Amino acid sequence: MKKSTLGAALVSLACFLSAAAFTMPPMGQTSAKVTPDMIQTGSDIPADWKQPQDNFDYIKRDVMIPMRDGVKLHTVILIPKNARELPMLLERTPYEASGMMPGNSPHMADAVWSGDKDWADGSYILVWQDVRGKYGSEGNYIMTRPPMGPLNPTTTDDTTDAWDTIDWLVKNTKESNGKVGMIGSSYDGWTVAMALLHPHPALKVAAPESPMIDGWMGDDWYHYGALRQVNLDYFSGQMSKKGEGKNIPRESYDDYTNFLDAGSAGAYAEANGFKQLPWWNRFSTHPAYDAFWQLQALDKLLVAHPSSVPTMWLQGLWDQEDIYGAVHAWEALKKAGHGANNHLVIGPWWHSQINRDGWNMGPLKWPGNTTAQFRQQVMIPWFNHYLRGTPQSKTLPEAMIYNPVEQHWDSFANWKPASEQSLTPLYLQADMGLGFEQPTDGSDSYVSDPAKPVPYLPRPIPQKNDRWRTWLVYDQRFVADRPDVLTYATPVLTTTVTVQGAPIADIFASTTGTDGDFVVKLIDLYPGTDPTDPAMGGYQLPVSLDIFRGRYRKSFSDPSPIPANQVQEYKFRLPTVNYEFKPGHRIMVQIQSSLFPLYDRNPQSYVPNILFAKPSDYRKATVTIEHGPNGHSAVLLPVVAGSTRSG
Ligand code: PG9
Repeated sequence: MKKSTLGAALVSLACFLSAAAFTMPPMGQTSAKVTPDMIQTGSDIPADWKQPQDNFDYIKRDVMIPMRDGVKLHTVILIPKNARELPMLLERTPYEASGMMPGNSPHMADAVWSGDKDWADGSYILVWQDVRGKYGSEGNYIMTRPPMGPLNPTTTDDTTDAWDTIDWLVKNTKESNGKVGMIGSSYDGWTVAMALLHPHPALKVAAPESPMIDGWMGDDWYHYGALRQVNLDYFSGQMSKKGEGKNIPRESYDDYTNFLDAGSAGAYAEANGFKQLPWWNRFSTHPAYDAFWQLQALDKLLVAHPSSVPTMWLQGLWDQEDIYGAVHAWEALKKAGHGANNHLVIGPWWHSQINRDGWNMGPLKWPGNTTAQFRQQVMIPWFNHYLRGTPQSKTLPEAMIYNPVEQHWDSFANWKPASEQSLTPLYLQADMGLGFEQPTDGSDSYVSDPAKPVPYLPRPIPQKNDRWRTWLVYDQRFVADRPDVLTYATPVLTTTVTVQGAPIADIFASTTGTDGDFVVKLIDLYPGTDPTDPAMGGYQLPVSLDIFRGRYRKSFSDPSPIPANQVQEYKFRLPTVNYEFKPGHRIMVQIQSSLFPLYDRNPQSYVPNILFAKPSDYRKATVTIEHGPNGHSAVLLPVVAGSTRSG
């Protein structure tokens, strides 16, 4: 259409529309009568809406429970209708008590979140509480508030808050039998552990699930001094708001790029406003294991204040967030003579998976729903015993650890703490070999370049998603052939090698730098083909892995530069396993100097605080791993001849 013709058409359309507007009857003018009840000039939202609940099978109470210092904590209590003499299950959380019942349902089991469904069958009163200063609770929030003492000069902590809450609950919940159990995972597991430091007499049983016990040594914040920088999101999420804060905004989809471009973790955090967060200012000025960390390490505190509450310390074999806590708390208590009321449970799970379905762990598929089975067949009956007096059909063993190869639970009457286990060295050998015979000499070198750190997952690595949950079982073939990853393997096994306990990495190495990280991975190398599950052919399955920051090789509290080009020993414990390397498989060990961006990069030149290393501090280093005679690098394996299985 020509321009002039189009203009004419538009003009006549406009004339038609305006004529039509004038000829249409004004809105609202009809012959029907308007009565006052048709008109609303106020709000259609009532001031106090109440959902009728006659058909509900539970009653919900929202209460503010006063603590000893007058601060009131928001608590949600869910009581099965017509309840009498029921025990109470308490969870204290920084993640919003009200959010624990996401389902809009008149039925308790449908209303509560997945972790509580099995408890919501009418036989428990469920109680969730916002910790001090978060969501609906009054007071100040302090990240994993240290217990009263040198780091907390006030008169309250999460031990007293749990005590005061339980005291109030037993006095004010007439439907209860006066007995309380505590449960919760991760941060909520930490609140359970805190309650155990001085438990209220009504607290009869407890299950800290994947609890954060020592944030520096091996749980959320650091592993042996290497910073888990992807958790910086957690800082802004938890502490930029009383409710739910946001993650750090990203420039790129790939966190590998985001963290590399930022330089140091401190530069990244402070460019994103972290100086406003008091926790960051305490955190970032205590990179070593000084009094700040030592005095809040819960395994030590639990031993100093042991309780007689029957306690199930529970975690996952591949717990990607708090793999250290439960097992170390349990070991410390057992070593101090408190084994009788403390039990260890390690399932084939990722972090907090106990509260969700447990059919598989990444590509590893189990014969059933391991989490539901455990909750229904072990955990709830055990709680019922202490809270309702139900006889136990089977007593809980000292330790129950899943065997992911044989795919069953093993029960142990005497599971040894790591310091008491007997170890068999699996030596690094010539030609990238691995074996139980000590080599005489040899070494292997690689160049570790902080400009090209080894990724912990194939790139792109977006913010935490489903891959985060299962990264600890990710097939390591994606890095095995990198020139900065040393990959050693045994010949094909002809007999089963069973390992039960905590492997120890014992690496003798020199570096041209003055600092450096060591990552050691114990891997099950699957046969090249697997007729039952073809995708597992040649799979490199991490069985146990961890990272160690070299400056702490002599002392966690007093770091020291690594003397360049001198062989040093780096000895550190890997996560606990109950594993069988089968005939046809090979045992593999990989060594590398970064695991990025999960862990911050070591600049490889010694600086006082790695969090604030300058761009010029990051330098390439040649790392040499010794086979002998200057040190026989090995992974020390807790090999057992037969099975210690007792039933
Ligand atoms: N792993 C998380 C956490 C625990 C304790 C402190 C900070 C973070 C969690 O899942 O709660």
